[in-house]
Amino acid sequence: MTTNVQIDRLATDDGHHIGTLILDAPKSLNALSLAMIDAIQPQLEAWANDPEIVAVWLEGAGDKAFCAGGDVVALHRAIVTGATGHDPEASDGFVARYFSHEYRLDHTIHGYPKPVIVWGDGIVMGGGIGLMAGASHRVVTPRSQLAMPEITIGLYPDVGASWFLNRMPGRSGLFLGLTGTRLNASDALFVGLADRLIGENRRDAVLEDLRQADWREPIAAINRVLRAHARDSQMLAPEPQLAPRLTRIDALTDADDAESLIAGIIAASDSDDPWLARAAKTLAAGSPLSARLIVRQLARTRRLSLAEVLREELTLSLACAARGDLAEGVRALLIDKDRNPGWRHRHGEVPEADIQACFVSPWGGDDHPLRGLVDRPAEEKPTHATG
Ligand code: QUE
Repeated sequence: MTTNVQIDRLATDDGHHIGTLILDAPKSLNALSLAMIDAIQPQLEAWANDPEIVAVWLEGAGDKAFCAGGDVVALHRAIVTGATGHDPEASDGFVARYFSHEYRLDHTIHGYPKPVIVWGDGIVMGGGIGLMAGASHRVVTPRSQLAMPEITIGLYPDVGASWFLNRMPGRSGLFLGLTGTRLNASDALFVGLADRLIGENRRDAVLEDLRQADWREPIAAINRVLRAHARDSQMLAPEPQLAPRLTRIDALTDADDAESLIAGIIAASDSDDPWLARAAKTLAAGSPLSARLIVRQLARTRRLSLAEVLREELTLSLACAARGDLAEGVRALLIDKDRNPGWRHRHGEVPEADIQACFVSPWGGDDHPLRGLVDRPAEEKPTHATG
């Protein structure tokens, strides 16, 4: 079976190797399938213990996307055939298997003991952001578009978004999660989802410079290469869209309760600022249950660690599949493409009991599929930052 991941190693001039992973399903914008996840996870684990490997390079095939998200079509098929059981190993456990393996991979990248360079060119959404967020060296290009658009399909920002959205400036993370707003490369640098902006036509030259680098200090080697290319790409930076609106976003999201917060953003649908109006309209058209889950999830996970957040997300994702709007949202947006989802609720009319039910864990304390995730102390993680 083809797994749609190209796995290779690039020999450096000074005798080391860079492990390279290419998501290779360009027709589906490199959407992340379970087979791809299950190919990458053991490879990263092997490279972590391979003394020849000094860094990992992760990119997508084609010129449109790094990764457009998860394999939501497979999730849809699983939901409509009843595979929403909570045991990932059981025959009815596809949804639990998919999400638990995906979140484990995201966690592995966040805590990886060697530098991970993600070439985030083109579309980077949902599951693609999950792969990118935890990498030590995250590159965006002038044509990068990053978003967490899950509200559109009756999900919510997962893949660790409850962790990284809560760490963005002001309440911008909450706003981005509720509205699925697309960020350009300058915005991605501003909110902390990317580290370097480099022209997409420099991809081959960056790899060649990495091949020729002095790898005795891997982080310094990567920083030198990326810094030089970013410096020569400065004039390509797109106009920032988010930063100039941060005060407005913080005012718009300053509400006493979730219903008025959501209604307040939706009321901006008639704004004469097209960026804001589009955001408001995406929320208005999105799943009302998802909107309430996003506000609740970000509030309750604010002080949790990444591993804790991912465990909570697994509960919530299964609930969106089993009792939420996920199947209907994927049907309307990506299968039938009628763009007319019949959500379970209307905005302003989501019963508290329906929200609460989504946060009830189906596992006991010691049988959670992600019980083994342990956060690596921050000082042990490679980062682009020098100390
Ligand atoms: C929200 C999402 C996804 C999405 C659209 C959303 C998502 C995803 C895809 C997608 C797009 C193109 C493809 C494909 C999948 O779209 O997760 O296979 O060809 O994977 O609004 O979360």
